[in-house]
Amino acid sequence: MTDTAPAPEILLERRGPLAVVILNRPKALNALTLGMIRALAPQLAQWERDPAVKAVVMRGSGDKAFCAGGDVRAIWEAGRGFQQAGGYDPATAPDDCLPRRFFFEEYRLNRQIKLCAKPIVSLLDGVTMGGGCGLSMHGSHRVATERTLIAMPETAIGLFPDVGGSVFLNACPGEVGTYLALTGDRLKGGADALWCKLATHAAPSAAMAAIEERLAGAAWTGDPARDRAVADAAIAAHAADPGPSPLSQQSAWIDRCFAPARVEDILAALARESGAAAERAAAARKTIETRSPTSLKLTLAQLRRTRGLGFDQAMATEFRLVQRCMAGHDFFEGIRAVLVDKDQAPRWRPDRLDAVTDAMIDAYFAPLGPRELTFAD
Ligand code: QUE
Repeated sequence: MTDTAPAPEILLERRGPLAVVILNRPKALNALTLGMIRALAPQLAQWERDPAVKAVVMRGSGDKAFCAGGDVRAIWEAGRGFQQAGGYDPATAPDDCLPRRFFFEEYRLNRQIKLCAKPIVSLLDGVTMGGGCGLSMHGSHRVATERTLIAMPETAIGLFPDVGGSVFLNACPGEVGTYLALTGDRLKGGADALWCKLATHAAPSAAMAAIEERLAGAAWTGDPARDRAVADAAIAAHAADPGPSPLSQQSAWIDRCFAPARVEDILAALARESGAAAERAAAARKTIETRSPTSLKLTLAQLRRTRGLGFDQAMATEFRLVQRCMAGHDFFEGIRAVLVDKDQAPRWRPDRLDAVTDAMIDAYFAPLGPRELTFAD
């Protein structure tokens, strides 16, 4: 007998009072597909209503990743169809097309996780990027390990740090969120993740199964506020001090250099650094210079303009931006260079910061009329 049924992309299981989400595309680093979003969103809603479910655990399958991001390759293929047919227009594209539906439903799921009254504990034991941050950062509990790699690397693929990056990057200390957004730098291990408030707890990778077991056997009360503390205690029983945060030692030059309102001025500030920080500032500058000029200016404008907005308004802003990215050039070139041809040599258009005007960036923020991200059922 051979088993011909394909493995499900997402496993939705029960373990006593615990609901368990397993992102199950290990060969694709558990990258999030529209099918996974469409399976998880209604199940999460049902678990929220079910008094027998007290908390949710999310984890990745395989030993490499929690979730590497969205299935941007599928969106790239769908979007290329539009390019060959004259271009993607967010105002007239079919409502059910992937470049619209994927982000619409992903951002709504991010909000559902944010609003969930029950603890959602994400075990970030490996690669956690882009859409994987969107699944985890808005939940109540995020556990980092020595194997955690957290990044928002979208400026490398002609996008911007979406899935609520406006919220969780703006909540990082000082200008560290701006640094992470523009460079796409990877945080390794629990100490930096905790310092950036991206993780709530740090524990050894070897303790992940024990944490899940303790959550399954915990003395849940059914009261949301008290159950947050129950989850805290279950995780804390296996937590370990990850030591001092290396990134926190870099905050002085990061705060100096990443404060300006223009990307050009950030690059100039990095070039002016001398002394102990000069080498790291030069490395950041080199990295930024490989990124999409449009993405860089868009990302800085995103972070500055969403500061102080509520969650829903920030997500609606991100949806405007991502729909304009689907209508542009750099996302398709970025995915080509990074995930398809893998030549790591994107030819951005425009290819210089000074050719990306304020008017071009302003146009990304224009409302989408009847095509806005909405949150009503
Ligand atoms: C920047 C990104 C992403 C990326 C690489 C970048 C991203 C993303 C993936 C990814 C990785 C593995 C997969 C997959 C997608 O890579 O957002 O489907 O199997 O999802 O440099 O932003």
